[in-house]
Amino acid sequence: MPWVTGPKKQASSSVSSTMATTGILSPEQISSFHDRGVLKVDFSLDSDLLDNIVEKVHPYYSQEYRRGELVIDRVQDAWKLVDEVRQLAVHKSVTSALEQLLGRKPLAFQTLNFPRATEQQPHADVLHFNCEPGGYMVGVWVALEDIDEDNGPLIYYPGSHRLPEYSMQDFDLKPGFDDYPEYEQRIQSIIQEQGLSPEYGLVKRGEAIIWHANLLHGGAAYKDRTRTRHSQVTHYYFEDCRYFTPMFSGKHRRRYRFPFWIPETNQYTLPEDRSLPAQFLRRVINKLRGG
Ligand SMILES: O=C(O)CCC(=O)C(=O)O
Ligand SMILES: [Fe+2]
Repeated sequence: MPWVTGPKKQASSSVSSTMATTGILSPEQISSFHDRGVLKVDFSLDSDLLDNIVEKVHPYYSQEYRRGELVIDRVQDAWKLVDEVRQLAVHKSVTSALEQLLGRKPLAFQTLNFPRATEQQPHADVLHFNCEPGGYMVGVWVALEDIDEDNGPLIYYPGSHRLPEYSMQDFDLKPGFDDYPEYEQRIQSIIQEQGLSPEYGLVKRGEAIIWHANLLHGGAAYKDRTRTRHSQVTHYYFEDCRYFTPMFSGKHRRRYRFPFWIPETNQYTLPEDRSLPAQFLRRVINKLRGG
C-alpha cells in the first residue's frame, strides 16, 4: 500500500515560488500542515458572507431540522442554490493557501453545509476521494459559528495522514456502503493500536481547518444536544490528476470521477451530466479506461 509522501515532496519544491506570489501562509504553517496533516487558519473571512450562508441555506435543510428536531442534517452542493456558498468555496485566500500547500491549482468539487454536529466516526476522505498521483485532495472546514467542546467539534488525529491509504479491499471488505460500518471499526482499531491522540477543532466563527486527504477525522459527540454547529466543508482536488472513488472501486476496477469544478464566478451553466445518457456514457468511458 502506498504511503502518503508524493504530494509532500512535490509541493515542497514549488512552495517557495508560489509563496512569493501569494504569501497567504507562512513557511511555518506550510511545514506544520505537512507534518501534522491539518492546519487551522484564520482567513479573515467577511462576517456578512458567513451570516448569509447560514441564513440562505436554512430553507434547504430538512423539515425535521427546521421544526426544531435534534436531527443530523446536511445539504450537499448548496453552492448551486446559494451563491455565497460558492463564493466561500472558491474564496481567493483559501485557494491561494491551498496552492501554497500542495503546489498545484486547487479545484473545488463539492460543498457540504451542516447546521448541527455530524458525530461521524473517524475516517480518511481518501476512501471517498482519491486521485492519481495520490494525495491531491484536501477538505476545508469553515466554522460558521463559534465551536467548543459542547457542540460537537471536529475531531482529528494529527500525523495520521502518514498511515497507509486504506481502501475497502485492504480490510477484505466489499466496495460500497454495506461494509462501511466495518471500515469504521477497523479504523477505530488502528487508532487504538497506533496509540493516536485526538485533537478537537475548537475554533471561532470564521476560522478554517484544512485537512489532508488521508488525515483521520470525524465529528465529536455532542455534549449539549440542543446546540447548533453551523459549518461548511469544501472538498478540493488539484489540477492535472485522474480522480477516482476507492469506496466503489474493486481491486481491478477503478471507479473514475469526472467532477464538475465549482465555478470561480457566478456566470456558469450547469452541465446536463445527471441525465441518463450521460451517466451511461460515463460508465462506458470508465470501462474503456479499465475502471
Ligand atoms: O463536519 C464533520 O463533522 C465531519 C465532516 C467530514 O468528515 C467531511 O466533510 O469530510
Ligand atoms: Fe471526512
